[in-house]
Formats: sequence, structure tokens, C-alpha cells
Amino acid sequence: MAALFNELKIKDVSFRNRIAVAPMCQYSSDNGFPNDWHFVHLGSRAVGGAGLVVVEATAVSAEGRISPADSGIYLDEHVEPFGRIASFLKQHGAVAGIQIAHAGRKASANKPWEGDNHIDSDKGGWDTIAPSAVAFGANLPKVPQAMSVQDISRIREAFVLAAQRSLAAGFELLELHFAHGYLAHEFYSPLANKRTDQYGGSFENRIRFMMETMEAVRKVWPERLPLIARLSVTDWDEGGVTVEESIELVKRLKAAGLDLVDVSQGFVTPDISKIPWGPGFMVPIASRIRKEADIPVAVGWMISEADQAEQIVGQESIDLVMLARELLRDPYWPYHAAVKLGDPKADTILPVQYARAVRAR
Ligand code: 536
Repeated sequence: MAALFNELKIKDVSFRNRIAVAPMCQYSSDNGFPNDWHFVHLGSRAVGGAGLVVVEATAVSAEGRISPADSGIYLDEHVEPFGRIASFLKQHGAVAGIQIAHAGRKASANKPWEGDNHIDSDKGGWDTIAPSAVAFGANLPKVPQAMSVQDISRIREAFVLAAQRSLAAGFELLELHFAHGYLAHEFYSPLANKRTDQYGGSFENRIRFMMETMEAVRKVWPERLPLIARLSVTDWDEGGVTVEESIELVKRLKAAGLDLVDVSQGFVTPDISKIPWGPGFMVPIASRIRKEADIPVAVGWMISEADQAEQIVGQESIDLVMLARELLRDPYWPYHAAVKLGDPKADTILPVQYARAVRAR
């Protein structure tokens, strides 16, 4: 038995293995609606054997979309098409998760393959909001409007409504996107937050937006279902957030009802020169957070091999591995990993429609 294929239980939800499909933006929606592309993209990876499938960063409000093609859950009409996807994921043995997000100053951008830059106002771009009127820079030079306290309440309420719609759609796991330089991370990081009110300055003030959002969402997201957050735990930059303060933040989020932290990093400024890229480079940091904050953790980034994932779960005690690009290369990565690791689940992971034929080799 491989550790990677051990069941995991968080609250009332059981995961068949430790392999998660990381939320991956598809830039394929119109007015936020998920469509056949999302159904096939996500459905294929449930059929491929993942234990958890997390729907891409899905905007809580229209202006919170990274691009006009982002998925969104800011209308009641979005619930039905997401419901179809969630239902299929569950039918094929995966836990159905969704990440809800607001892009802050990084919103209003073109798709990556159409420039990845801010869209001009006369070409369908929109005004962005953020903690402070400071631009990201580089390809995203638009200066956001500094949010009023009323704007902050509105966005917190948008997260709550998005959580309620996610529940109505049948999702069993909700991830708050608190990473990658989007709105929540912009509040957390002194590199983006220059406020002088109760939402900026001290650690307490910089985490206030995340804490209040977490607390408000937890009130509507059932206790029996996992509520998790993806967090950039370090900015890899002088003056940015550090692993040490992120450990304190995770402890507080846990006290407010966080069930697992999805450990990520960076992207609050265009300078990515200090990221120490390498296979599984976030694993030691995630292990440390797991130990010091005493909370289940997921970790991603440069995890590609079955034996590597097995070691991360088995030796490093990481609860879930978040795979992204590797699962684009091979939607059957979980099945192939079970075969490589000699786990008996290799015989049962594929759906009945395929299993007999594949076994009869
Ligand atoms: C980080 N990104 C994260 C995104 C979308 C754009 C890219 C998100 O959280 N919605 C990333 C950087 C480099 C390579 C892959 C992903």
C-alpha cells in the first residue's frame, strides 16, 4: 500500500487518495459561466483517479475576475452549470472542490495566450480595486482604486454569497484564494498594502480582511465540510510576508475554522527572481507549517513523479499533493502512479467502463 493512496478524512468528507487537481484557470468562460470545456477538463481528471478536483479560481464578483474569460460564481445562474460539474466529479469518486477568488489589482487582464497584460479601458478593460492605489507594475500597470471600508464589506459579502452558491451547486470543499498576489494577499503583504486605517500597517491590521472573510464564510459553509485556504506564505522579498508570520496567521485562521492550508508562495510583485525553483521546493516549508501550526496541509509546485509524491506524503507527512501541469500532461496520472507504486488501487481507480478492458492485458 502506497501512502499516496491512503484515504484522507477531513470533517465528514473522505478523499480516496492524496492526489488533488490544483485549481487551474482555463480562461474559457463567458460572463463567468463554466461550459463544456470545464466539464470535460475537470471531469477527465476525476475519471483519471484524483482524490480531489478543485475548480479554477472562480470570481466572487465580476470585477474580481483576472480576465473576462474567468469563471465566476457571482450570479445565481452560475449555480446550475457548476452543479452539473460537481455532480459528475462526485459520481466518479473525486471530492468536488471549488476555489473562490477576487483578483484585486491583477484583475482586468488579457488571457495569458493573448498578452497576459492589462486590458485597455476602450477594449473592454474595467477599473480595478485593491487595498491601496498602487499598481502591480510590469504587464499590469493599471493603478487600482483604494477600497473604502464599504468596498471591503461588499467584497466580504460577495465571498459569503459565492460560498452559499458553491454549496447550492453541490461542492463539498471550498478553497478561499488568499494567494498569488490577488486581493486577500494584497491586504496581507506590505508590498501591496500601504493603508493607514484598521486594514493596513500592523500584522493584525493586514490580516483583518482574511480573518473577517474567513469568519463570515465559515458561518455559511457547513461545519461538516472542509473549508481550506490557499496562502502565499512567503513573498520571497525584503519587506514582504514571511513564513514566520504566515505560521501565526495560519494558527489564527485555524482558530476561526480553517480545516487545511494549501501552501503556496509569491506573485504579489512582478519580481520572481528570488523564488528558489526546484522539485518540491515548497515541501519543507509546508512540513514546517503543518508541525508548527498543527494543521493539515496541501502543497504544490514542481511535483511530477509518483515516487516523489509518495515520499512527500509518506515521509514528509504532507496531507495532500496539489498537481497542476503534470495532470494536464496526463489526466490519468493518479492511475499511472498507482500502477508504478504497485498499489492495489490500480485495479479499482478507473471507472467500470474502462477498468475491465484495461485490466485484460
Ligand atoms: C501562478 N498563477 C496563478 C494563478 C493564475 C496565473 C498564474 C492563480 O492563482 N489564479 C503561476 C505562476 C507561474 C506558473 C504557474 C502558475
